[in-house]
Amino acid sequence: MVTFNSKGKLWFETLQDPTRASSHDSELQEDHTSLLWKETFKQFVDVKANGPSSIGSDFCFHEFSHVYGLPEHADSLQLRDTRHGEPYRLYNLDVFAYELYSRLGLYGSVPLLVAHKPDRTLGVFWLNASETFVNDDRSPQLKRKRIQPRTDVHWLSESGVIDCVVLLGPSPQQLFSQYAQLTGYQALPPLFALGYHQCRWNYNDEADVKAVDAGFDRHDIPYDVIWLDIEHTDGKRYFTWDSALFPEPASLQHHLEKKRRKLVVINDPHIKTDPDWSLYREARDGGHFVKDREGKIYQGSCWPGNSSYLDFSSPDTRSWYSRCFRLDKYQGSTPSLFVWNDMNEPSVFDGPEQTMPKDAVHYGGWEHRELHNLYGFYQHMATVEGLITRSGGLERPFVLSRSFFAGSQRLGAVWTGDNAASWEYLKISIPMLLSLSVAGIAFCGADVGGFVQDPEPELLVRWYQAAALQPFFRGHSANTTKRREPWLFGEEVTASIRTAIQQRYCLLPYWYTLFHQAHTSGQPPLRLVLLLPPAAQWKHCRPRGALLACPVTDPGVQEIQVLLPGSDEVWYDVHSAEMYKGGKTLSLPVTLDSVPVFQRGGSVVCRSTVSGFCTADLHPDCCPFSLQGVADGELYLDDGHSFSYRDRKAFCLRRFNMLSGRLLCRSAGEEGTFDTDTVIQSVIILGVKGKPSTVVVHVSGEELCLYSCIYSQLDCRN
Ligand code: NBV
Repeated sequence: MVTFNSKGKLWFETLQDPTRASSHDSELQEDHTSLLWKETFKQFVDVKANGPSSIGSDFCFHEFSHVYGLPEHADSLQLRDTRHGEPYRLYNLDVFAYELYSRLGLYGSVPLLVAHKPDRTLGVFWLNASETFVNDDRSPQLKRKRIQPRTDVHWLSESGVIDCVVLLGPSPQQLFSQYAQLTGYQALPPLFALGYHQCRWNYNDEADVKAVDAGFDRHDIPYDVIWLDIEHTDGKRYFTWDSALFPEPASLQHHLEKKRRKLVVINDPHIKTDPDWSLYREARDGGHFVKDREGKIYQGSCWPGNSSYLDFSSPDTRSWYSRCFRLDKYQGSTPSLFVWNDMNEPSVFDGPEQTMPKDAVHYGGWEHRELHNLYGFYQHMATVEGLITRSGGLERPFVLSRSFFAGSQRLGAVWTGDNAASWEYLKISIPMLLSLSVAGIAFCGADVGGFVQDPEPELLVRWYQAAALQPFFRGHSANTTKRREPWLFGEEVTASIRTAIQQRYCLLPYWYTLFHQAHTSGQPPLRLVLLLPPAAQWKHCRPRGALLACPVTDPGVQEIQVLLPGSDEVWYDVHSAEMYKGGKTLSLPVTLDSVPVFQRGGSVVCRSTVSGFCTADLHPDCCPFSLQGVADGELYLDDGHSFSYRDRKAFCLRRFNMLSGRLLCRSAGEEGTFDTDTVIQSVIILGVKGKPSTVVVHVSGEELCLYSCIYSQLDCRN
């Protein structure tokens, strides 16, 4: 299935000893050597302390013509043949309003490539954090008198060692679990983090934050978190507050906390060079900054002006930084404050490609080139450690990071950076998030509405509808855009956005259960229906999820085509309960309020019938079953915020099964000890033979007999 070094491109250029290299005698060799030991790009000079280096190898995937993965690129989900274009580049960069359909590097990188055909899924994980290029070539091959598809993949990294793992699948589920065993499982987020987040660069002051918060209540729109961008600080000194705009940050957090809502603040990796600031002095005196090639503290320009960059690759620096989040040290912070790491590619305004020079020097003497793609990952890690330790190890953290690497799923959430308010960016958010999900980064989202420029109201509504069905759900906008809280565009728009957000909240029991699955088995909540032409294969594809969503991503749409996979499947429109056979394309009329979502026959999705004001109000109380003779599904519950589910097994995991007309609710696998008073109050059964085709069963304690099915009380405690 896969051949290593199939085209003989295995390549290893070792690091060299500078003293030996300079003693070459021939003049020619010296010239050649010095050119390779120093590279000039615009005004930047990259001095290669260990000489020119590179490693590479090639793989052939026999009989595969579909490959996925390698985020982050603003491009199609299926990787393209690169023979006549640029290779995929993995190099973490800050790219404002990035170009679409491009293979250039964006904010994060995951060097995992997944090949798929109907009966086999394979992966190659190339563990390397230096600048990496990947070429793939789909030229078919003549084999046993038949033309066979094949994909040749060539990896090339600037530095490091060849550390490469082939994941054998054979199913996508097994591949996701193998990859999670290697790089880690998705962290189980606190429940609030799966709710809706309201962000803007910037909410101006405390009064503004309170007014926006009240606006959500006034308009009956649930939300959980309000965010503060860089302007909340004293002169872009993170861990501080602007005393005029945010004089009482702790009481602001208490105000929100009374409504069980949270505050997230930004914390970037650059530190203002300011000897009068104690945090700067501590970092400098503790040796926590990255050095330049001459051994001096590296200086670059960012939001605060002249800045130094914390060396998160150093364990000492990470633990120093994580101590900065202690409640007694971070003045004005409370346990309901969470964190957002931005600009951590790292972004350096006056650096090459707006990042750190490759010859900057880190902990252990390693050049930046060796670990560039890991810089943001390590900041994310230190921030997560900080939030965990400030709670004495009891509370689950929430940290959003812009930059990421393989394994960032263990730390929290990521988003797709500075997108723009256009239909094209809305559309591309779907393959971008699916591609992250394939590569293990399951808690991901895109700025709702587009970060730059102003969305027209229809686009804003469509974006909310799509994002309500994506893992991380945050509205965000740049300082140059008009305000766009959901109630600013007239009643019709407010109502549509309210519906989209409320539907997200009703589905949260299901989202939380999906995140528990990601946390324990590596299956991403957002799953792609693996699309393989010809259409016959589509028909026979077996989707592995319960809900299939087809959000509208074009303006003025009145009818939408939905391809329902699997000719053995049946699908139910979750809004009308209408049943459709799989393996067909469906035409559905749509209005501004429509978000086509289908539940797969045979699945059970636990939901809440009311959306409440925030996630703390939620209790699953209803289970739509969609029948295809049998049905099954799970429900996961715990306290929603602590590590007790892990340390004291305080969770509840129930499995619902419908078999031969009998509905069972039992423990799924390991018994948890979570004591909950949650009771499933009703069961909706879609697809009951005869009329009506939908039955709502109110569960009351005694056994109910209906349409020859027997239902017993579904009590989550027993
Ligand atoms: O901190 C300001 C912004 C932030 O709002 C955005 O989400 C980040 O992606 N940040 C980038 C820096 C400025 C971008 C122009």
